[in-house]
Amino acid sequence: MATKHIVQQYNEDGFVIVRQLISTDEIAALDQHVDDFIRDVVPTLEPGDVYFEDTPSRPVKSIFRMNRHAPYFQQLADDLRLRDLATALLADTNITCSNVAFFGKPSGDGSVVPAHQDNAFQYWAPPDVLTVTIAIDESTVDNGALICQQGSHRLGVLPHQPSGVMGFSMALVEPPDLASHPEAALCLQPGDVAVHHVATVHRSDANLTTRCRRQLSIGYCSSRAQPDEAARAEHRKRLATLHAGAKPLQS
Ligand SMILES: O=C(O)CCC(=O)C(=O)O
Repeated sequence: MATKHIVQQYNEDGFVIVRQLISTDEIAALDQHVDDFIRDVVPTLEPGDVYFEDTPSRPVKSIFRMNRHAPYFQQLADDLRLRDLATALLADTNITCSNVAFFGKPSGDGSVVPAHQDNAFQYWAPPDVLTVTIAIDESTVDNGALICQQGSHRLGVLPHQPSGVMGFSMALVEPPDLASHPEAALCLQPGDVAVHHVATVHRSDANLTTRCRRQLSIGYCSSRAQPDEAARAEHRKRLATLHAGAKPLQS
């Protein structure tokens, strides 16, 4: 159940952390399901549903729409603790899950995620949409914790440009002023949950440590939010061009 304080902090900052929402046993099960998915389903995925790090061992960088391929991930998105949290933060009793994604940031190979706002390529209006991130591993400043800019969700969608980074194709032309919108690293323990608004500016650094920083992200949207399908179709065309020039999925 989201307390008034959690809702207030989310509205003020555009992100919030809820500690230890998911138990150790549940994280162990999640870890196993992610491993199974990477072994059994990833080899069958289309470009755009999975990205690999551009390093010799090509570990998985990110996976999208996992709930379409494995019932476990839809069940997780339907978990009442997560739905109740999103319901309270979106102030809507009729929310839906828009995506279940995995962000790997593998040890040594995990690359930089450029500063961006999710709504620069999700195109929701009104932007009453958020991402719930479940920490599978500990995240710290040196293994690539998610970094959010406080209050940036109130700025609307700022100008973005192609980033040249596979899986995070758009980056802010110029991040908002750090004095007005200070950065906060969302350092999590396994089982902690972080939430960020679809317009919150966020990024993460490379993982140069020997510790993986794996996170599962679930998108929830309010019934008020409608996607701009024409803008999404244009974005998909741009992505298709990028994928056509990309390395094969499996090395
Ligand atoms: O893996 C990361 O650090 C970035 C994740 C991200 O961009 C997101 O959850 O929206």
